[in-house]
Amino acid sequence: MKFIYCTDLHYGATPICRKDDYNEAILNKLRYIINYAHNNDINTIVIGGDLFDRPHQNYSDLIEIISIIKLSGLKWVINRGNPTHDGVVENSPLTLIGSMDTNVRTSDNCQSYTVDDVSFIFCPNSVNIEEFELSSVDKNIDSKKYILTHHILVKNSVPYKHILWDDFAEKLDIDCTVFIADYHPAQGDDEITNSNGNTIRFISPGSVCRRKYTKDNINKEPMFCEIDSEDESCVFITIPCEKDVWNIPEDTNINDTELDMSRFKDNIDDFQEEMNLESAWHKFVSENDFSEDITNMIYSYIKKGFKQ
Ligand SMILES: [Mn+2]
Repeated sequence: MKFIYCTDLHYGATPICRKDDYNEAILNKLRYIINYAHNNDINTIVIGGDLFDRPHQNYSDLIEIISIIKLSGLKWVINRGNPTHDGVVENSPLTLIGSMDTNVRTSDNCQSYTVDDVSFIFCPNSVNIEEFELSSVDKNIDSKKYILTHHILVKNSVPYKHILWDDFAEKLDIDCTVFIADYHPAQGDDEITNSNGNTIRFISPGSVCRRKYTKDNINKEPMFCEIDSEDESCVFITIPCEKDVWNIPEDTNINDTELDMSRFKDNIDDFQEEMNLESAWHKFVSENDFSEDITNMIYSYIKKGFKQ
């Protein structure tokens, strides 16, 4: 079976950093994805979560996206993202879409959804990823398994709550593919062999939307994936998008969304191994211009432990 995977459209926002019609830009991207599906004999679109940017949507915005989904003639499989964006099952636009159209299957109240030779296993934000495990039913169905996550699953550490691919792969005891969502830069397509000998593939196209004036968003080219479960191919397709859409803030400090945490860890290790007051003073002296008298006086104080 062929299908499209994309994530984090964050529709229904009014970001002040954008000077164009942000919602129309999202709908255009969605139209592009739908046209691509029609032209390539694909009838299913899978969304990793955060289709919406907030649970309370403007009525006219909501009607536009509902009609695009309804009139697409496609099957939609939609994972629920963060409660602050996609809301909760009791009351949200996603609940409305899931209840009014039989062509839409959401992750609400179900663990997985099998169609043709493919099983989509839901791991929405409401599931504690630390406790996630595949059900025996899902494991035993003879199908290709795709896990839809909406947590920060990363190859390398980042400075906020996350789980590493290596750690998540250890929770799984069958060969499967994990789709990565959430508002994070694309991480590509990679495989890990876990200690059980299973091959776990991770696919991360990054968010479709560009809602923040951050380094990775400014010139970002949004992508979706075309997946074929039969030959296990995954092709990343770039979605054409508007240029020159940013209101440049006066504060020109642009936030990084990803820091190099492994380098930071190396620095801490160096510090723990090498740093003492004497070497700190040595470093300080080498970077500043002190007289030899003062330099040596402080050395002598350090050696005495600052005792009089
Ligand atoms: Mn998200």
